[in-house]
Order: sequence, then structure tokens, then C-alpha cells
Amino acid sequence: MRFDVLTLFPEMFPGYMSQSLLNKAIEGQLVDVQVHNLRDWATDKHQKIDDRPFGGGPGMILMVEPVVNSVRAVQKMAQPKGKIVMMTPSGRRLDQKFVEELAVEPRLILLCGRYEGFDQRVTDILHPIEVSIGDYILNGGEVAAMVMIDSLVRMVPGVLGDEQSSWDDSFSRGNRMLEYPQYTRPREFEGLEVPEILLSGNHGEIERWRKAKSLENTRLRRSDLIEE
Ligand code: 6GU
Repeated sequence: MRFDVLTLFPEMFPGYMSQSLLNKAIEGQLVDVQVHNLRDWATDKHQKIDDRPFGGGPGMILMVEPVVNSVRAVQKMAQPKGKIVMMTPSGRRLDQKFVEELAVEPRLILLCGRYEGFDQRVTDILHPIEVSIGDYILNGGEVAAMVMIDSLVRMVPGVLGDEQSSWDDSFSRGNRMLEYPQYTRPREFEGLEVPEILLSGNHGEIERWRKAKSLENTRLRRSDLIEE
């Protein structure tokens, strides 16, 4: 799966991309992430890519021409041309179902804007898929793009060990449950002991206990998932 990120802050991405799982996926050529500086498509000599909103108001708006030109140029850099995704708080909220829909795409062009937004004509011309990562406002789409890439990379076959395919993970289709509690050594810390059953070696009982804890956690913290 290939991602092309269009951003005014390309320097935000290398640190994220060196994270081990993503880095391995890139090294293994399962995933390709190309980051492009929107400013490279500025049309004037001052490299201006944003301007004040018509009608007044705070902040700056990303200009239509550099954005549309950048997307078209980036699409031409490789095959297939890829679907366009605009990171915006007014987009469709990302959840695991949406992640799975996007995960079948071979290539996505991710447009990151500052939060005051894009000139409306970017949307009118490019008809991007508009994605939000939740009901809060970020300073820009970059962190949201990383969240989206992170969730998508897990769905690319071969990226996770084959013992843990994400397509049947917790939260994936048909299993929208929170995790059960997990423990590792030591068996006791500050008076807190690992539940006896996990040391019993009885795999049937362990499985039952985990299912019960999962259900209990989900009921207590995310009853909305059970209603669904
Ligand atoms: Cl995609 N962008 C911004 N700026 N804020 C957000 C968001 C995106 N998703 C949630 N909040």
C-alpha cells in the first residue's frame, strides 16, 4: 500500500516513520510512504500557499491552485493514481469499519491542511474522501494522517506477524469488544497478584475467563459497542 502525504510540515513524518513496525513494513516494501511539501507547488515567488478568507474571519485558508496542482502532480508520479483523502475535522469519523474500507486501496493521497481549512473549491474539484479522526480540533491534519496510516498499515497483509492478523482483531468485524487484562512477570508486585487462573495451564478455563473479562470491560466502559 502506498501513501503520498501532502503537507506544509513534512519534517513531522520521519520520526513517526522510523517506528519499528512501520519501518519494517517500509523496508520489506509492503508499505511506501512518500511525503511531499505543499509549498513546492506555490505559484508565486514568495512561495505563498495560504491566504486570508474572503468575508473575513480568523486564520488562513489553503489556496486552491497549489493544492489542486500538487495533488495532480503527485498522482502522476506513480500508478495507480490513488484515491484522494482530505484530513479535516468535518470529514467522516474514522473507525475500524472505515479503516477496513480504506485498507483495500492500493494507494491513497493524503491531504493535510491547517485547521482553518482548504478553499472550498479544492473539495469541489477533487471530490476527496473527507476523514476526521474524532470530535476535537487539531492544529493540522498531520497527526490525523499519521493516525490513519498507522491504523491502515496494520491491515496490510504481512505487516503484523501472521499469528495476529488485524482483520480478526478486537474491534474488527464481528468482535467489537475491549481487551481482557494481560499480565507478565513478576507474579506479584506491590501486593498485586496475577490472577491464579492464568497460571493454571488450563487453556479452556483461561479462554472463558478472558471472554468474561472482555465482556465485563466492554459493558462497564463502552456499553455503546454492545448495543451495536
Ligand atoms: Cl483530520 N484535522 C484536524 N485539523 N482536526 C481534526 C481532525 C483532522 N480530525 C479530528 N480533528
